[in-house]
Amino acid sequence: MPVRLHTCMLCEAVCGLAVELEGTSVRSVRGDADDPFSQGHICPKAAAIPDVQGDPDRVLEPQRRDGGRWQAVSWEAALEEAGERLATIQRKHGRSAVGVYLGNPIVHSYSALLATPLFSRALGSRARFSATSVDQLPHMLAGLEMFGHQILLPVPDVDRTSFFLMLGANPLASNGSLMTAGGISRRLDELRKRGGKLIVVDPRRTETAAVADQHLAIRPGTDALLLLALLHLVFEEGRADLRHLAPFSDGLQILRDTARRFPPERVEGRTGIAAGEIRALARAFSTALSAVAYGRVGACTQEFGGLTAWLIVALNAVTGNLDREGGFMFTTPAADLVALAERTGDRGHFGVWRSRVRGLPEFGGELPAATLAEEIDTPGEGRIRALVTFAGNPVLSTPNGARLDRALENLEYMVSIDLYRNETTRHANLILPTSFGFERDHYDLAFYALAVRNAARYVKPLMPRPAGVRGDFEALLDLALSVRRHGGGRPGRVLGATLRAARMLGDRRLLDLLLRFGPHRLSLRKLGRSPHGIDLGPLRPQLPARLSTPGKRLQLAPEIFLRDLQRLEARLAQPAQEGLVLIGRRALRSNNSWMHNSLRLVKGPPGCVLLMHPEDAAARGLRAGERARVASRVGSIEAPVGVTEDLARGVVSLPHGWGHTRNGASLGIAAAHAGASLNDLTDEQSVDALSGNAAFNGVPVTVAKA
Ligand SMILES: Nc1nc2c(c(=O)[nH]1)N[C@H]1C(S)=C(S)[C@@H](COP(=O)(O)OP(=O)(O)OC[C@H]3O[C@@H](n4cnc5c(=O)[nH]c(N)nc54)[C@H](O)[C@@H]3O)O[C@H]1N2
Ligand SMILES: Nc1nc2c(c(=O)[nH]1)N[C@H]1C(S)=C(S)[C@@H](COP(=O)(O)OP(=O)(O)OC[C@H]3O[C@@H](n4cnc5c(=O)[nH]c(N)nc54)[C@H](O)[C@@H]3O)O[C@H]1N2
Ligand code: SF4
Ligand SMILES: [Mo]
Repeated sequence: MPVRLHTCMLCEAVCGLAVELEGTSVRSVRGDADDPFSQGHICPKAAAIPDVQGDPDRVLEPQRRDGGRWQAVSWEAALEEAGERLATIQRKHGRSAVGVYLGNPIVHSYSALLATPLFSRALGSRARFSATSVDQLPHMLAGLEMFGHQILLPVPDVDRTSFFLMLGANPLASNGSLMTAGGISRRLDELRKRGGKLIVVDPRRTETAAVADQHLAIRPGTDALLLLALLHLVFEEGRADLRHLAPFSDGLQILRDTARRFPPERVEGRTGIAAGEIRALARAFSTALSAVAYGRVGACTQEFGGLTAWLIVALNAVTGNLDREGGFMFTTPAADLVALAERTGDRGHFGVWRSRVRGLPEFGGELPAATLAEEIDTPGEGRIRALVTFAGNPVLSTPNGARLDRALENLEYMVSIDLYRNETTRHANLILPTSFGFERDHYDLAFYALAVRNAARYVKPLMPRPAGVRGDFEALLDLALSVRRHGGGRPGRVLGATLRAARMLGDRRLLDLLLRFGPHRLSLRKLGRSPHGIDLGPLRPQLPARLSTPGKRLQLAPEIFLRDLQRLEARLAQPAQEGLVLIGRRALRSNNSWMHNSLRLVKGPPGCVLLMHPEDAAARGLRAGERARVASRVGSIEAPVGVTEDLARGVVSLPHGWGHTRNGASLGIAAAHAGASLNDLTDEQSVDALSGNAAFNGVPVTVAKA
């Protein structure tokens, strides 16, 4: 049976796959042992790629909703209708009356990634939202302020570091994020085998914390305080040393003066980490041969996400570990979007305008997803009246999804480009279906730029796509062209010509150009000669050249963060919160909200379980397996309880992406394993006030027997 090569597009690990085919059906999916980057690593989700492709619930031709009934329509009719309706609304109420929400899988499809900037330009709406503001926005803000570029993000040099300090990440479940590293558990094993240390800071003793040298159970939302205390000690003990960064860094003295205000004794009560432990950690970090501090979803989807993201870079920098082997390093990807954006002058921006209802800042031209519902359901000039969603499920993924769910009912028109009729797209008037998985080619445009070694791999489609679907690139550009044909979108001949030229050229050719002009001068043809992928070597120091700041200076203490410290101080002055707080989690066999329709992934014990400490459970008369009612300011849900000492007292945890109970979605298997939605509890009013990012973690809740 022929074995063909592909690449997994489900998470950031970019695993090389060896796919056994029988005709056009997939017999097995294995890790490609000859992929120099992922070295055969794979997780259970890859086997579910064919489940999605062949899912009887998958949308395989455009669907039009007529009240509660769905009917297949041709692409031509669908695009004609969508273009006409969206254009009419834009002409009548302004371009920003049509909103856009871009979901996470876009970053896993170069085709989608290349189309979205063109689409956004063509539509010309300021009502743009994406999964960025429920995820990594704080890291991007730190990148913009400190390095001058919103997508210039350092990654931990996991393969060479001697000391890995990990905050709010659980790569043994997530397979790593903003750290593309296929086979992360092997890499963490190797770290320990060469005598290195792994320290995990997380309110839950996660799968990763369980294999670490030390687990520090921090109170949710207090990472910035811990980091300030670590900086305090690094300065106090005279261990600050910028090394090669010194000649081009600004703000060291300000950072020193700031950290002076946060001795460990001041933060121990609030963080739940004893001053002595903070001292030991600071010493170990600053005296290690090399060290890296790294934070992910738990560190940035919280009330002080922006500060935390800044302080992580700052700690690496002042200990001389930024841009250094074994530290926090920049990549040199074969297709370099940072360089492209640099050439077009688009390094990003922040707070240039604000949202209509709550005055939240834009970031890179997008408004926080936490403000989407109110921008739809608050009447008045500038209200969003129509919405385009692309590869997103904000009803389950954004804070107070229930409010958004209701708001979507009030739209005049909605188009969704998606594989499924799910909790969000069920509200659409039209669903435009796209290709997926092995039906398309793959080059990981986003994640090789975040990989712990420079690497590249291009794979061709393994089978034709179903007749009724289009590629992401084509679907999006065809929609943009139709809106403009009907007199909507941003006007301009040049723009029109650009769109048509891009559509004609196609995504593949554009990718090829990016590779040819990239730092390794590759091309699809060259990559075609190495179907298992190419190793482009370890990460190399590259500052100050890689910086995009004026004068190529590294900004250690940007103004916006210094100002936000007042908010942190004010919070510290208030009495600590009483009662339970809720945090999120991920599981290896689940992928955000959209893979619960694969039986192989959802069978077995239920995934959507409320984890709590035995004392917290006992105090509420709850035993393992019993159902609890969890309530927050915005709503309440029911879930079975899991009792475990892995959680700190006072903290409960629930995974997101569940709650497949809404009528009108068409997800048979997911509905039979529905669970409840964490985001029916998270609060859209609770954001990191600096960045506007959703503060999913640390939601005050009550828990009682259901
Ligand atoms: N299997 C699987 N893999 C995935 C995904 C998935 O859904 N399933 N999703 C993908 C996506 S979109 C992303 S962005 C990545 C995310 O990748 P990770 O960030 O590694 O994922 P999480 O497992 O959410 O880890 C977040 C951790 O933060 C902890 N935490 C919560 N609050 C706080 C806090 O205030 N402080 C600290 N220090 N920790 C806190 C949580 O307990 C949790 O263990 O994973 C990707 N990979
Ligand atoms: N409480 C809480 N909420 C969270 C998080 C958390 O940790 N806690 N994590 C947040 C994070 S990190 C993220 S990234 C977001 C994700 O939030 P979203 O991106 O809004 O949601 P997903 O669940 O990824 O849904 C992806 C959608 O894209 C569709 N899709 C998949 N592949 C393709 C494709 O190739 N083409 C097209 N056209 N469609 C496709 C799927 O059918 C699905 O409808 O969730 C966030 N929500
Ligand atoms: S770790 Fe991520 S990329 Fe690798 S097989 Fe699993 S889902 Fe796919
Ligand atoms: Mo994410």
